[in-house]
Amino acid sequence: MNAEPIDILILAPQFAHAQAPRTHEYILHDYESIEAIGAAAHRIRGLITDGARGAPRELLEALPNLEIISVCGVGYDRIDLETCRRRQINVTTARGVLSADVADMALALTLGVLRRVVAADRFVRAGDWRPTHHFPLSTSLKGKRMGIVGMGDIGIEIARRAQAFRMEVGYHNRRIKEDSPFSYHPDLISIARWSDVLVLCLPGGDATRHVVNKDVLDALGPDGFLINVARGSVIDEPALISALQERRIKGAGLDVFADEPHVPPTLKSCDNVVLQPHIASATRETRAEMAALVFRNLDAQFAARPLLTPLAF
Ligand code: 8YV
Repeated sequence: MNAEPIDILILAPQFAHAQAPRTHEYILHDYESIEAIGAAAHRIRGLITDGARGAPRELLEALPNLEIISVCGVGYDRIDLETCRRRQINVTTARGVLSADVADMALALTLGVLRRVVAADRFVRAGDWRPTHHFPLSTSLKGKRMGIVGMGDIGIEIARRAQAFRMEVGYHNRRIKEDSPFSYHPDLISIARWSDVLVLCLPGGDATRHVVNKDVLDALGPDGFLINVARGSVIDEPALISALQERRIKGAGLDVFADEPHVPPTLKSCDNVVLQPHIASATRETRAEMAALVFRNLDAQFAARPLLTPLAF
């Protein structure tokens, strides 16, 4: 253990208080408000946050000696990267360790919506299953086309799983992946038109805000399904709700929403959706690995070793 303890501010207590191994001694300050940080602000050298809370400019301005932001998640859309760049604050993410779980959730939602697993569960519980009354037929995954938007670590894991379900895979990405065996679609309209199931796993932020709009939903069409394990901000949510209500798309599986944890009542009342409370990476195993990586990055920073999963920005 290093003799000098290092002050760390925690915006994501669920990760910072996990039993993760660490080589430095840290003084962990739980975040309440910028004002409440008080005299400790000058001592804070590290920040632990997550995808939902990020690191806004006002907070970074209150921490003049911050050296590193260790994000317990892969999303960095709520981190003020401009300030980080100017002040040379390092940013690390939990890249890699959560890809399998998030991909599992994408397939769970695909099965949930196409095979109507949740609706069928409700049917049994309501006592609607009777000798003369059977649950309506659902949709097979086999032979369907899955279009993946965002072919990064998570997209690759989703593609592997889709192949195991004997689906055909295509993708849209900012750049074509030369080594990818899957068909590339240069824009969202063309991948939506091609897909039976359109899966979103692209980064959030200004550049992707509302990229899935009415035109993309209409290109997906009345037999198409939309799955979102990315960020709520990438979809024009009112346009999605209208498309679901008017059956201009067949269904949706959503782990993320525009204004979490608020989910519009109109969305909850749609019978062709499966809704999850942003839990794609929320397994005991993965959350423990994420917390461990958060501290390994802090340890590396304060031992002046190379960071494990730095964000290039
Ligand atoms: C976490 C996420 O749920 O990785 C991300 O960006 O959104 C999720 O893995 C999140 O970091 C916890 O708030």
